[in-house]
Amino acid sequence: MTDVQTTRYDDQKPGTSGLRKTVSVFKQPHYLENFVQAIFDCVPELKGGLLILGGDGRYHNDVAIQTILRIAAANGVAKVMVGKDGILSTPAVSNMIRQYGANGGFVLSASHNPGGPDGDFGIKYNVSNGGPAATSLTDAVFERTKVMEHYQIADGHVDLSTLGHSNLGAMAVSVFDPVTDYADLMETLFDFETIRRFLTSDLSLIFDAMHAVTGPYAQEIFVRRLGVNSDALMNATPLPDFGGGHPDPNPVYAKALFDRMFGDDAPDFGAASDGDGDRNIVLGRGVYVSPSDSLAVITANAHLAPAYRDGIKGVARSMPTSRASDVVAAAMGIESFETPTGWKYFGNLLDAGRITVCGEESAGTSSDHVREKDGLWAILMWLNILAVRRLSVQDILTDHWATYGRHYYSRHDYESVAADKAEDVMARLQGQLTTLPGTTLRKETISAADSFTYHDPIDGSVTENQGLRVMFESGSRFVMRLSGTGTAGATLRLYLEAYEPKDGDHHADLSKRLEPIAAIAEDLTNLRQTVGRDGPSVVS
Ligand code: VG1
Ligand code: CO
Repeated sequence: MTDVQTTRYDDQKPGTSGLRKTVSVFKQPHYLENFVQAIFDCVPELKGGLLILGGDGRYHNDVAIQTILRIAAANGVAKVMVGKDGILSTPAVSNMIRQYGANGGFVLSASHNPGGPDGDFGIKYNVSNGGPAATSLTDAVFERTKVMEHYQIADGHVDLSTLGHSNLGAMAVSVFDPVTDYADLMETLFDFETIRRFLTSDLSLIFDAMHAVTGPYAQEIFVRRLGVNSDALMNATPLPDFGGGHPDPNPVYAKALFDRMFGDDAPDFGAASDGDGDRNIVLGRGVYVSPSDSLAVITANAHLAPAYRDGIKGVARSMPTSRASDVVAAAMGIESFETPTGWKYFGNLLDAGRITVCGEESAGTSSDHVREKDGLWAILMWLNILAVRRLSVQDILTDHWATYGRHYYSRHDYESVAADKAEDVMARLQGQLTTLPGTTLRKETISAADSFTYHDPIDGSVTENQGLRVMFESGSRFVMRLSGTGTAGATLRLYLEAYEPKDGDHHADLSKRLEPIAAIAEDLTNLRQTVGRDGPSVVS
């Protein structure tokens, strides 16, 4: 074991989901080591404990895993369980931590950000409930990274290509199959027999793994266990650079899938997940399910899947997610919660048993089976619902809107804009918040406007400045916030929402329906001119 003098960095503050930087930043001397040692310093129970380790297979995963193993050994970790070839999806890590009673786990991923030598890398630390570290811990880690002087590292190397047990110094290392436990968990939650019959006789499916981590999981679950033909899987081999793609399942980056689903001879059901397997999108033939609607549909129908047969306790959504799930919760007489963006805010509610399902507009949905969002879980939930109800995706949505009303919804991302300009846009809107209520613009009267603050009902913690909200008397809303996952400049997100009650028109053109709210947002912020763009980089 060697005690090495570290290089301190002042930029190791984790964002919405872990520490995410370009590969070139992570390759700086002692950069990863400094961050990882800070975690060991802040989580003393890792000494003598069990750690789960894996990532989404992106470039630099292999190097980082060996470094973490050596630091873990030097810091007295008793045992590390690492996925074969360093592969583990984010939900699989969460499951492994819970199933094996681990003290924590690392996920090496920058999720939906592109990979490769010129792409991004990231590291997330999850705690013993299987969920992302709370802000109190990530803040402590950040403070530590700025003042620590040394890190400890052992010598050695672990062969990750073969299943089995070995040692690194005194630390036991187990290289395990990353897929089996996760696939087994899914079989306990859903009715695989009914889904298999449906998939092999009635419903055609395609799944796009985007050359990211879910390829092997999809092989095992869809092909081996559910009998789907392997040519239904697109891009199912994980590649270090995701084949040059951007593993974010939205209409821009998953264009090939969208083209198939909106083209002639589209299959009945299409789905995709992101770099680390925690996001999902669901499409029907010629229809895209807005993730906010997906959460609402799952809330209303989860009881059709075996594990949720007795009903769900409550539902939570991140603040920018549309209020569609609130309406379902109210009708069902269950609690609903509004949390800041990022999965870490759901953990307390899940641990306390206040909610069973939760989700985000950014294509994340999950339940209390793990403490992360879970892409394949959501896709299997949809398949289970479809197999029981025997309706098309479009029919499920049409029926849902007729029951609860429709929340037309769209997110406009302005990616990699100048950080100071993005700040200007936010400041401009922030400055008007107090005077906006009561104002009528383009025939829409503003009922409330604020900067979102979250009061955690379980531990009482308060999280401020989580995005600016402008609400209208019509039930429409827009939200604006800065992304916490980007690595270049700033990304501004504008979330647009318009409500149409259950007896209204649910089949209007989405962008036309949202146009007045988009125009008001532009009037109030001067967004496009300020950041120098004609329009958003991505609309999802
Ligand atoms: C984005 C999404 C957010 C999600 C986060 C991590 O964050 O908007 O909903 O939880 O990514 O997802 P931001 O701060 O860029 O808006 V993932 O799939 O990177 O783990
Ligand atoms: Co992700």
